[in-house]
Amino acid sequence: MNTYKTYAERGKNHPNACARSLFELMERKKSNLSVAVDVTSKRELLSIADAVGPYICLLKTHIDIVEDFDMDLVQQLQELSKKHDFLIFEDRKFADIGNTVKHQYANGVYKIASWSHITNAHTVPGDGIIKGLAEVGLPLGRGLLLLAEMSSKGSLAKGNYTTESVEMARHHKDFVIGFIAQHKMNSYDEEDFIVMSPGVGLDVKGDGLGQQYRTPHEVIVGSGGDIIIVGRGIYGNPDQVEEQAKRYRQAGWDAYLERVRLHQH
Ligand code: S5P
Repeated sequence: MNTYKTYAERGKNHPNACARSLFELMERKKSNLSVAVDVTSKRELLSIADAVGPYICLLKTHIDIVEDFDMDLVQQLQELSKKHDFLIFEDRKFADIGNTVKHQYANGVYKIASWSHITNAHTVPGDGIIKGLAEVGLPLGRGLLLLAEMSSKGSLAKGNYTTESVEMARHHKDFVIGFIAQHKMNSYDEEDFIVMSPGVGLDVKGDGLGQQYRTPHEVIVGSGGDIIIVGRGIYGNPDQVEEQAKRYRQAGWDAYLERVRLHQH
């Protein structure tokens, strides 16, 4: 089984440049926290990104829910990413044939590939989706995550679907850096996929629309996830954004340190 190496060790050896810089950044900032900023105005998105910036490794966006989107928003996000040293992950969840997703990734209103370091895709169409996205993303040094499991109740991404998704990733290691999943997906020492786990909350267990929450400890120590993705737990109360970001960052990092201790040899 792949041992639980430190992020620094994994960064040193990773074949993909995007994954390498993410691991290095995580170690440098001592953060395995990604904040999911699902808000609908440019002003809110920028203000939350600026507030949580110092505590996160990755800012996750749903750019298509922003009512007053423009390219200036993207430029300001890029500036914040430099100022606070985090990467940007547009959670686009591509799900179409290779030729279509290629355009959705490069063109249209959002031009996602031009500013988002990482994006993700469902595996339901087969690996043409990875090939299409790679045509655009690889030359730009981008990384792709595959959705191997979901956090929501009744998800069909399980069993064979999950296993086959991991197989798909193995055939595209140049571009696929890991998974959105609820558990560690690696089997072998020689492969290293990053696992990012959404559905993380310290105070509530669900949201009434199918979301299910686990604690950072359950995700990182119990299930081998690498990055916790936290949305409403952090930005839910506008007066506590920074405080909650600090709290989740600490909980995520403490869990990681515990995992490293448990697996020392
Ligand atoms: O399985 C998943 C995959 C994703 S990317 N479950 C999820 O909840 N997500 C995303 O994580 C979702 O789109 C949202 O942006 C975030 C969770 O937000 P929260 O407010 O429930 O923490």
